[in-house]
Amino acid sequence: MSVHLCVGLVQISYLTQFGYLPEADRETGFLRTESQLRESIKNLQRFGNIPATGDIDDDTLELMSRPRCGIQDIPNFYKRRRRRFAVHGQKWHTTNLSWSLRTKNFNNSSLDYGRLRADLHRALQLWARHSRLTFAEVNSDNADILVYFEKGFHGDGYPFDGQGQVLAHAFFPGGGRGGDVHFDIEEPWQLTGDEENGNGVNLFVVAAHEFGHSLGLSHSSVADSLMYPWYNSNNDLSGEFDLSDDDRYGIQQIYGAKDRLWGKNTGDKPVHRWPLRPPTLAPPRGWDPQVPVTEKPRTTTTTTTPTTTTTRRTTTTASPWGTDSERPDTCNTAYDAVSIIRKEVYIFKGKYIWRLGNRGLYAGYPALTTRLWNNLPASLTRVDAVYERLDKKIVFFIGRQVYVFHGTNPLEGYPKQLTDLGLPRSVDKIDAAMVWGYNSRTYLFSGTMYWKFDEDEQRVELDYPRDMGNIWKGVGYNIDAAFQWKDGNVYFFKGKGFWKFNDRTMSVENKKPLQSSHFWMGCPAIDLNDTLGNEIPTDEPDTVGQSAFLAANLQNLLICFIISFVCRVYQR
Ligand SMILES: [Ca+2]
Ligand SMILES: [Ca+2]
Ligand SMILES: [Zn+2]
Ligand SMILES: [Zn+2]
Repeated sequence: MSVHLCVGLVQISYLTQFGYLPEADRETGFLRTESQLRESIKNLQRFGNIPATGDIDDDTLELMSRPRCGIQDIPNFYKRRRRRFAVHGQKWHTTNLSWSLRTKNFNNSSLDYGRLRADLHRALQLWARHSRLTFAEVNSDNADILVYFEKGFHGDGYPFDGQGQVLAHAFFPGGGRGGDVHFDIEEPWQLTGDEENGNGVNLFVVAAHEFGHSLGLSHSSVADSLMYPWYNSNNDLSGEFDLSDDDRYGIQQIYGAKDRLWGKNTGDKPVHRWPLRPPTLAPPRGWDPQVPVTEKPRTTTTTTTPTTTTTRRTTTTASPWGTDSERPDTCNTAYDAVSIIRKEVYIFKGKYIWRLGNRGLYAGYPALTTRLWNNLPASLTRVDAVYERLDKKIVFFIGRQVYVFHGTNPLEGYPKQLTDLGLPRSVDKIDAAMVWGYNSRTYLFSGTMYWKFDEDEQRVELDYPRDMGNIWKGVGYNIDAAFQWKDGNVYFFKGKGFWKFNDRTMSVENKKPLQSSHFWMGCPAIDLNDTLGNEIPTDEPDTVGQSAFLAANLQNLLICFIISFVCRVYQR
C-alpha cells in the first residue's frame, strides 16, 4: 500500500498564488493526480534551493512561511537546466525613465516621506549603476514608475494580506500600471537609519527587488540574487549593497551594460565569468594590507570566560534575498580552504565562497561555490583544499578526488584520485594546498604530514611525507587551510584563527592565532583570549529565531494534520 500525499489548503493556495499550480486548481487541488501535485511541490523546492522531496516537509513549511514578493515565480526547469535570472519579455523602449512616489494613503502612516524617497532613489541607482538606465524623480501621476503604499484590496486584483507573507508587488514594463510598485502598507517598513529599532522589513531591499520587476526581470532561483522571491530578515546592510552577478547579467541582457568596460553585450548569455571590475564598497574595518600582521600587545588582563557569545554578530553579509541553513556565518566560522585565484582571495566554507578584492570583501557573498565552478559535483558539501598553480590552473581537492580547472572550465582527465598523485591510500583528504613563494613549489598538507608536490611530474616527491613540525614551526597539526597571499607570506588557518608564517625566521610571527573574521572579513574584533584555534567557541543556537520558526510552522502543521486526517477518512 502506498503512502498518500496529503497537502493542506494553505499549501494548495500558496502553490497557486505563486504560480506553481494553475489558478483553476485552487479549489480542486485534491482532485489533481498525486504526481502533478508532487511535481509542483518539487518545483517550489527547486526554486527555493531546498531538497526536492515532493513532500510538504519541514524545509518546505519554513520556505512557505518566509515573507516574500507577491509576483509569481516562473519555475521552468525543463527548458533551462541552469537556474538563473529570467527576463519577463516586456521592456521599456527608452532608457531614461521617470518615477514618482504617490502619497494618497500616507495619512495614517508614520513613514518619513523624505527618507523614504531617498531609499527609493538608492534602490533605483542599484539598477542604473549596472545598465544604461537612468531614473529621474518627478511629482506626477504620469511617471513611468509610480510607487504606492496600499492596504488589502486596492483595485488591481492582487489584494495585500496584512503584516507578513506578501510584502510588495510590481508590474512589468508597459503603459497604465506597467512599471508601478505597490508596497503593503501594513508591513513594519524600516528605512535606512532605522536599523537599530527592531525587526522591521527593510524598504530599500524590497524596493530594489520590486524595481527589478518594473524593469522587466522575473524571479531568479539564485539564492543570493536580489530577484530571489523570498526576503531574508537576517540581512546586514552595513556595507554598501550591490547587485549579484545574476541580477547584473539579467538587467544587462535587457538594457545593455553601462560602458565599454563590460565589453560587448551579446544579448543572450552572461559574457564574463570573472567580472572585470569589483563593485565599489568601503574597505571593511581592519583591512589594510600594508599593516603587518603582528599580535597587539596585551593591555588588559586575560579572563577565562570567552566573550564571543555576547559580541558575535548574528547576521551575515550575504545578499538579503537568500536564506540557507547551510550558509556560514561570515563573522563566526572556520574555513575549509583559502586560495588566491586571479589575484583575489577566495575563502571556502561548506558549499560557499567569499571573495576578497583589493578593497576587501565583496558584497553578495558568501555565494554558492557551484555557481562559479558549476562543473564541480552538484552534491558538493565542502572542498578540502584549493590552490592556483603557477600556470594559473585552479586545483580543487575534494575527499579523495582532485579537480583541475582552467578558469571555470574543467580540465580533461579529471577528477583524478589522490593515489594518482602518489599519495598513500591512507590519506583520505588533503587539509591544505599552496604554492610557497619562498621556492615556488607546491605543498600538500594532511593531518601531521606534508608533501612537496612536483608539478612537472604531477606526483609527490619521493622523500615525503615529512612531519609538519620539521619546518612549519608554530602551526601545529591538522590545519584547515593555507595559502600564500599577495604580500608573499604564507598564512595558515585553523579553527577561527590564523597565523602568518615568516620565511626568514622560518616560524610563525604570531604565536597565538589571530581572529580570521576580523582581519579577512572586516568583522568586529572579539576578545578570544586563549581559546582561538585550540578550544573553538561553539555557535550558540539562536533561540529567538528558532521559536519564531516553530510558531510559524506549528500553524501550518496544524492545518496539515487536519487535512491528513480528512484524507485518511476518505481513503477508508
Ligand atoms: Ca503582507
Ligand atoms: Ca581544508
Ligand atoms: Zn518579486
Ligand atoms: Zn497592487
